[in-house]
Amino acid sequence: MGTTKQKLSRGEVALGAWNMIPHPNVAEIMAGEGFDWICVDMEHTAQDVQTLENIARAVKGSGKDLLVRLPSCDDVAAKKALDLGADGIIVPCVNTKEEAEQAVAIAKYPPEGMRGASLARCTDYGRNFSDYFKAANENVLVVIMLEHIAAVENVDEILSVPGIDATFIGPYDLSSSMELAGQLDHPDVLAAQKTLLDSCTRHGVAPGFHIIPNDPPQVEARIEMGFRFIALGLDTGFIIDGCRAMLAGVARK
Ligand code: 3PY
Ligand code: MG
Repeated sequence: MGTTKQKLSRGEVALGAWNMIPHPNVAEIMAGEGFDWICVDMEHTAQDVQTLENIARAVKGSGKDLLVRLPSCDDVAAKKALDLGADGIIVPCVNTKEEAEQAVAIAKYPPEGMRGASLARCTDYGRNFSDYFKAANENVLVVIMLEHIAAVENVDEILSVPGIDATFIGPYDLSSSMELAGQLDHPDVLAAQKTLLDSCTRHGVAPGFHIIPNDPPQVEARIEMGFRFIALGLDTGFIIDGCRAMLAGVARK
């Protein structure tokens, strides 16, 4: 386990990297940089449980936290991600209090939730079952994505649910749900983000944001605004940016 949950509970910023490419080397390379957490995206990629298992070996070896964005708020997907060694889950598109309750329940063992017990990889194949089990509900990081205008309308009810460590704004889905897809700086989209941020502050839940473009000044600005659970870019975007930077260097000659 890394330090993400502790940092967030102390009011600090935790920075993450986003792994879409389904190969452990990619996550391993990013885990060697200064991120606090690496998220394997199982919502919008070809990542499957077998790539996740190998990525878990690569990331856990680095001491960083491994998070998984689930394909949906699904108990089976959460069980597999946590059993394979994820330190937490990021649940997409949580729009109601009931969905938030479900997101917490799928992350935790009874009585707080409905996670199934097993002798999976997370317990060192049973050799560490008791210690893992005792601390699991406390240690697991539960992040819900607020990325729809319906979540903006219901945010205070959503955040009244106990057990949510952080929220995470998906700017593309949020803008799309407002029929402003991709207009990330539209005043109405920014106003919706502000409503979400303010509610997180009122409820003492760490606010998060996915900063997708390579835009270091935006990172400073978002931290200044109060966002603390922040993903920086995408692995695919890092490759695009690297290619363009090299080609631009050649073009100048
Ligand atoms: C979005 O922008 O909708 C996202 O889910 C980013 O992770
Ligand atoms: Mg999204």
